[in-house]
Amino acid sequence: MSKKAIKRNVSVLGPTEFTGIQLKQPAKYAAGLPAVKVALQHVFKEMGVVKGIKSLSHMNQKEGFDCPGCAWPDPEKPSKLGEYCENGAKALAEEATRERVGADFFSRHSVEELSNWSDYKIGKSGRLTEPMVLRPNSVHYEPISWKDAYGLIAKELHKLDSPDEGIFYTSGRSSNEAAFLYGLFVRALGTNNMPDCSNMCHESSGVALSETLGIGKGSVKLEDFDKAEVVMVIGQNPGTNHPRMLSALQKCKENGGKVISINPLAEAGLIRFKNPQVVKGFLLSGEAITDIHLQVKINQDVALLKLIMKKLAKLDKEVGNVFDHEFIKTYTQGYDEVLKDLERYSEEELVQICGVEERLIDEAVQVLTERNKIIICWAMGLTQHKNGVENIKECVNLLLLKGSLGKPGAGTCPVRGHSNVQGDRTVGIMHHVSPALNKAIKKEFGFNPPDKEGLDTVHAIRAMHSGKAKVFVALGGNFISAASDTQYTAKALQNCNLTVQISTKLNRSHLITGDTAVILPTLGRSEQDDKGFLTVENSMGKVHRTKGMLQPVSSKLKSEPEIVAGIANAYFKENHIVDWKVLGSDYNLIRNKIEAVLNGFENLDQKSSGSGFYLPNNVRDLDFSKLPNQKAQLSICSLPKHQLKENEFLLMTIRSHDQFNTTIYGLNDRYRGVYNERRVVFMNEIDIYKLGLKPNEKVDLVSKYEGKERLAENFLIVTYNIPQGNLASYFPETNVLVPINYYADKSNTPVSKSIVVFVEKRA
Ligand SMILES: Nc1nc2c(c(=O)[nH]1)N[C@H]1C(S)=C(S)[C@@H](COP(=O)(O)OP(=O)(O)OC[C@H]3O[C@@H](n4cnc5c(=O)[nH]c(N)nc54)[C@H](O)[C@@H]3O)O[C@H]1N2
Ligand SMILES: Nc1nc2c(c(=O)[nH]1)N[C@H]1C(S)=C(S)[C@@H](COP(=O)(O)OP(=O)(O)OC[C@H]3O[C@@H](n4cnc5c(=O)[nH]c(N)nc54)[C@H](O)[C@@H]3O)O[C@H]1N2
Ligand SMILES: [Mo]
Repeated sequence: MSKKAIKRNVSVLGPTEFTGIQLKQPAKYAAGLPAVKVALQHVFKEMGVVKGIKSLSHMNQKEGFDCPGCAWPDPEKPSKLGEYCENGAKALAEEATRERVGADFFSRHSVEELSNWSDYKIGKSGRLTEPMVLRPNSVHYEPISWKDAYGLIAKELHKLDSPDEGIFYTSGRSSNEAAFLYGLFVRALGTNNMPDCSNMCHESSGVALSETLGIGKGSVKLEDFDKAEVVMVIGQNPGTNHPRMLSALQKCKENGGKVISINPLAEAGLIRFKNPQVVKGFLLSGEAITDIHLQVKINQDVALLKLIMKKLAKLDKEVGNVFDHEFIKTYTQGYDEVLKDLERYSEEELVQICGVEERLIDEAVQVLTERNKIIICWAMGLTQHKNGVENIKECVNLLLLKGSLGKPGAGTCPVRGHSNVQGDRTVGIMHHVSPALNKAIKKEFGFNPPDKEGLDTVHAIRAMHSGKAKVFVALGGNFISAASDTQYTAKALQNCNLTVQISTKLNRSHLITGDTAVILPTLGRSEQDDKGFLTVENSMGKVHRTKGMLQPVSSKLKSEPEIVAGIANAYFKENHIVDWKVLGSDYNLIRNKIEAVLNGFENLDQKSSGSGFYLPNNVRDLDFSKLPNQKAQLSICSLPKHQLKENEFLLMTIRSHDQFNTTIYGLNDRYRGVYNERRVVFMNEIDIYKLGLKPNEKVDLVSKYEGKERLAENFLIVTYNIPQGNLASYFPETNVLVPINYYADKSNTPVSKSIVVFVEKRA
């Protein structure tokens, strides 16, 4: 038995002081010269000029490495100027920084001290360079050999009464090969406890799309944007989070398409865009991207979409061909019920609920009436609500009524977050049981994978909190800062005997730990791996290679597949039916196994070269044979109920322009005009006045659920163009307000975009 651990005096939330706000007017356009300038500043500062330019020229090129940022696909012919955006450049700069975190760093700074640093300062400390261990009786990490680290992890896993006491998290940066091996190891261990970042992200999309269309992924390809007549961008901020998508929207417009955005905020990229890769972008004032902006209230998208469909249905009755009746008859089920459901609501009530000017809704209806090639894009503004699944089903309804699936220029486009979050899922990271996958694994490897449902993120946290799970392993990510209910999640992790982080950079999850904690430093995307290339899948289901070219930051790093195999090998003591050692050192062999176990990966080695290949997608083929009655499903969705009491607000927790999830690149949110401060809350000026507050006043945000108060203290009010009754603030500072027990129906995604809060003036 290990000695009783000391109680470490760590700060879960870190400092809450202000950093010195400066406000400017929100930007009128996204990208353009300032974006190029800021991108290069970040790269040169972190990496140096020569290395910076060399690396940028390899990013997203066919023989290069995949951008470690978002999952937006690369065009067939990448630009010679470099196929990257400001935020991709920042992601690279973070990974390739010159700063290092090794043994001497940890001997100088205890975890107690580090936990009082801001996430920004923690992240800027640099890249992890060697395996480290935090022993139960210590507040300092100390070096440990790879062998001893693997041994320690194996020993703790062997101590568990059941494999279900282990939790194996994945963040979406891992390659297909690493994720496949990890999933295989966890199943060989005997559990499906594989929560992953999609549980907090696009899980609602996965559930909704699987139930309605038979595949949990989108159906469009990049070239569909060239052909689309309408692109709807709902609950997504591409200017910041998927900047390269703006080029696709621009192309759509050049070909005569219309863009409709639905968002409580008029985000910069959606308004105007200056393409930094097209010379005229430098010269002109940028191109207007959005034709119609519908400023919906938070979480009232269902009301708005119902209203749009109701108006379309009325016109369809009058003129007959607004909906695609041939398509509806051939491919869908539930038409009559959906039309009947629309009759239950009056137009007046829906206008009032969604809060959008009816004149603009009518403009959108007219655009949709006349056009049939429609793409709907969405992200966290739809998924992270109690009714996240139904939000997306309502989008699917609209596409089905218009026959906008399975043809060029039309379809579903859930815009993914992490650069390989979709691939990780495809190759087996999931807490659900897939009988087909289990059968294939049994056939190929000769062991029986568990057939008991595992725990997703929320339920894994609850299991650790109650002591039912005792070892936590993370393949990437920053669990403490990404998950909801920060204080609760901290207790959950601190309850564990062991927490293990396979990471590139220092983050708060290395500081809020179990009794023993291990850091296993790994190679980043951009770094050379002498074992060859790896593969990833982009947001549109295309699999391709990625190969780093930079000198690794330390000779002690190992690749993710090697680390996973190292742990597995130590656990199974070299006499397992799977030869982990060989698998971990031969990526071709892993790919052979992926081919053998999963559909659509035949000849993965060859096919992944060049621009890669698309995985099978039944929606593209209009094949709904796996769904009830072999039809795509139209769904009845209800309006979400928010009975806000006086002075209660709905808060959405969003990303600033200077962060990648929990990694804080800088303190500016340039497009929204906020500089050098993250502790802000965006508020409508009438609300500010009504509460008797003033712009720039200091407030606390408080959520009260089931009698429990949660406090996020010290925020500055920023007057902003946001609907009354709605607030916006940044994550992860506000995650502390999201109650652990409040998550989306069916997908269990925390309600990070509709938290009921009070704004309280600070004494
Ligand atoms: N630079 C950068 N790129 C990223 C990331 C990053 O942090 N930084 N994160 C990556 C990841 S993992 C993800 S998942 C994606 C996230 O990409 P996004 O989903 O674009 O990210 P959020 O900042 O959460 O923005 C949500 C948007 O939805 C709007 N919104 C909020 N609530 C509602 C609502 O109820 N209805 C509607 N219609 N809109 C609403 C907000 O105003 C905001 O514009 O980006 C990926 N790319
Ligand atoms: N309130 C609120 N909470 C949210 C959200 C929100 O909108 N609001 N968004 C949610 C969403 S969409 C997501 S996806 C999650 C994100 O949750 P996570 O994926 O867990 O968080 P990240 O911040 O992306 O993880 C960053 C860390 O990953 C590690 N890392 C980076 N690259 C690599 C790599 O190549 N390999 C390995 N092994 N490690 C690497 C680094 O150590 C870095 O510190 O957060 C969720 N949480
Ligand atoms: Mo995400």
